[in-house]
Amino acid sequence: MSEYNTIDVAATQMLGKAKEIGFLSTFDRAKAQEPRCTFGNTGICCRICLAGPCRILPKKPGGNKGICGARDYTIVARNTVRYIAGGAAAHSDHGREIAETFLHVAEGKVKDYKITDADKLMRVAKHIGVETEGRDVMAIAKDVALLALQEFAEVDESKELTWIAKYSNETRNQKFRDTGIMPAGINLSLAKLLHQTHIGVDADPVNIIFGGLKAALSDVAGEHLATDLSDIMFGTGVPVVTEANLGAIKADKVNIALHGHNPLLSQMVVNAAKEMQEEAKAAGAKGINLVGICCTGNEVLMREGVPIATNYATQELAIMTGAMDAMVVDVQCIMPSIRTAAECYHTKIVTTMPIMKIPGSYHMAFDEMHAMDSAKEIIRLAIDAYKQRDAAKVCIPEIKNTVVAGFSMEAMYNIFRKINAENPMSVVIDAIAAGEIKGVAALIGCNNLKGTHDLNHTTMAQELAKNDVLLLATGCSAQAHALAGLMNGEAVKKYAGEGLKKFYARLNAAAGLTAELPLMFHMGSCVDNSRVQDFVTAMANEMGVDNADVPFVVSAPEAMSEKAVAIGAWNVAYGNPTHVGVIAPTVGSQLVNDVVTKIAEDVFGGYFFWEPDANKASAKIIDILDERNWKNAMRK
Ligand code: CUV
Repeated sequence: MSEYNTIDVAATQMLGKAKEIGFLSTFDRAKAQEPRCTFGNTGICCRICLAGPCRILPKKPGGNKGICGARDYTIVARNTVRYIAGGAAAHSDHGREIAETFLHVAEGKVKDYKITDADKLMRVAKHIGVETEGRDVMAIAKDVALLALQEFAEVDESKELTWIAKYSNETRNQKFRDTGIMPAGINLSLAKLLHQTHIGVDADPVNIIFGGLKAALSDVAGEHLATDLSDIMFGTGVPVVTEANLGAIKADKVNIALHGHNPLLSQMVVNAAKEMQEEAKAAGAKGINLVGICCTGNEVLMREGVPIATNYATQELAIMTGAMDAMVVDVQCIMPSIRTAAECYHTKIVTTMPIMKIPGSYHMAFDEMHAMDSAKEIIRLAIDAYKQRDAAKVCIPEIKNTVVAGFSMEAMYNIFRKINAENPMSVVIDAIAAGEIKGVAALIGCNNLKGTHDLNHTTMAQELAKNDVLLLATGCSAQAHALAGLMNGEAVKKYAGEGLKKFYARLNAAAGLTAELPLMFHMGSCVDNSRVQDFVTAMANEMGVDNADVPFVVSAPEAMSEKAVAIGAWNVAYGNPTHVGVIAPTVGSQLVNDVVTKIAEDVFGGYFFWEPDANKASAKIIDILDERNWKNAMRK
């Protein structure tokens, strides 16, 4: 283990470099925050009104409630669901931006975006009930776009979100209706939740949690339409071979990191870079080298094979290589400290969105009407920066690993269909029934330096694979596996159990790809957790059971962001056992903690469990899969 709080060898080298030059990174700042305030850490600090902050102080007369009389359970429940509101707002706003651009494509108003995957447009249109027969593609696209935008605008509470009702199976939809959490409109459920948790509104923790679940379902609707419309505009992922880790940064090229979330920007930079290689050469470089960080990195990895540089916790370290000419960011998960890191080098930080600026960095407003021009301007700034690069400061760790990624649901079905053309998902279900694999686990979510960077992600991948669990991955978790060399065929040989190896042998023989399939299927960014849920729903449908009976578990081994809380919450509502590798700030109220970790199972079949130890968490996941398989066998 490194002397720093990471398992990543390249990150360790760069943290040494940071120490040498006196740069205090997020690793230092995480240490500086210890010990944490117990009130905040357990969720019993209420900051919702200006009379606060109020803490629960059971030993003082009158101290066991907030000034307004709110009990611990009200405070904890409110705090928890406000995370969901924040996360759902972020995901959904990303989805809305994509939908708006998509509408403009359909109306012929933007020149730089187009419909790339018309087959997916047809599939989505049919699925959500848009007439396709004999109609013009652009007219269909316009109806899909308007329906997507209506998901945000709907205020009629008798309606149901299309991207929930049409993509979930009937048993789940009925569950959502019965529990009153089926959302009508995305904006409506988020505004309602903020209202519900205002001072002096809802004091009932269970009611608050149900409001939170409604917002969480709005989150997945926003994610799903973001995934669908991005695929239609930019293409649906197919298997690609690329590489990951800081060694993907090239000393002889103009390096640009694409960091953030929204493919509207990153994809356009990819397109522009293809046209501008000569300009980079004229500046003395061998060309332009793009690398990805966080989820926008996953977007361009899936569609374009752009290599991964780092994930969330190590984003500053990409700058420490001294060879990063520009870091282009849009929204979400961008540390403002990248600007401070850049001050030690020639690196230009470019913010691009009206709601995301960092003092001292360049702001180049990205405008969809002139998207290509904006992207080219950004690249020119990077080329200029390259000219100022100090070769003496360049120090790129020679570490990179082969990555096989690009597994959209469609890409996975293409492989499964080669084994069973009629029922592709039966390939997975039959392997479970035969005892070859135990089930499926999705490793998702962020980094959190409350633990060791990437330790939980990679330990769980190895433990679960050893126990014949088929793995899916998204977000920074997927990047952790890629950085560590787990996302390739070699890792299957090294870590998979005998059953999983047999399963892979069949898949590899059928797939006929040039590269062997990787130890986990990278399904994309955080919004692409919608793909993961489609996978589980397809499993349920193939098995003829409710989602809550599917041998599937989701795990966020190093969860951090509000978005991760939203994703966890809808997973619970969908019936999925949901592991979180940090202790959640629900433990300050026994009641709320019991509701989300125990009672939730009685209602939804899904529930949370907190377990910071990756080995224990893996053992628990295996138990859950065994139990679900046993119950399914008993039912027959
Ligand atoms: Ni959206 S949300 S740290 S980049 S996964 Fe990475 Fe993924 Fe969490 Fe953020």
